[in-house]
Amino acid sequence: MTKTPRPKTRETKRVRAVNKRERNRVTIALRDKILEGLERTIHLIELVPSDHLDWFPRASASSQKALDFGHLLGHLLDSAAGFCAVLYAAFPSRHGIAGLRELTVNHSCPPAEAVSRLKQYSDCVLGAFDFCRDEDLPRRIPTVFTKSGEPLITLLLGNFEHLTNHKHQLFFYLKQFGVSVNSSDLYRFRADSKRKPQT
Ligand code: NI
Repeated sequence: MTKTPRPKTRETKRVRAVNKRERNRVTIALRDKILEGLERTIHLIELVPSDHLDWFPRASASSQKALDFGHLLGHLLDSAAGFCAVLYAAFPSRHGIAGLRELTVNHSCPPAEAVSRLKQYSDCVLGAFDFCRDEDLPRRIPTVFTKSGEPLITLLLGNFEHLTNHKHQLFFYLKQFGVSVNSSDLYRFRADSKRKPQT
């Protein structure tokens, strides 16, 4: 009598996970870079003096008042919420971001609240990317500006650019305020990098 071999459940799951990673290397690299940008932003926010939320750099030649620390943090929430909005448009039934869309952004936000909210957005990005495949990246997603939509990857890179610009703005504010920061606060340097952090 022949014995039926037991299904190799754990091994099958491992092989499937490896195959999924291999087939979606661009998506995974993009996801990790976005999460890294969010992590560095959280790190910088933790350096913001919570008792100076109304401070802003005074040296600007512009007559228009710059954002103060608090409103810059509120706008960073808006930047990060953009990732969730795009991913929600791409995968509307796949993850629970509906609650996040209701939350206030662009207000004067204390650092502790901003850190907590950015962690929520990071979790949202991580969860939503689980449903994204490399073949989804060129898919056109309708936006409020373009009926025919734009490729998902273009929208995600646009959001990343927005976050990066305001992350650097926060870095500049911290420097102007007198907080000791250098490029290692702005970027995550790789372990095998020979480059030393620049100030
Ligand atoms: Ni902006």
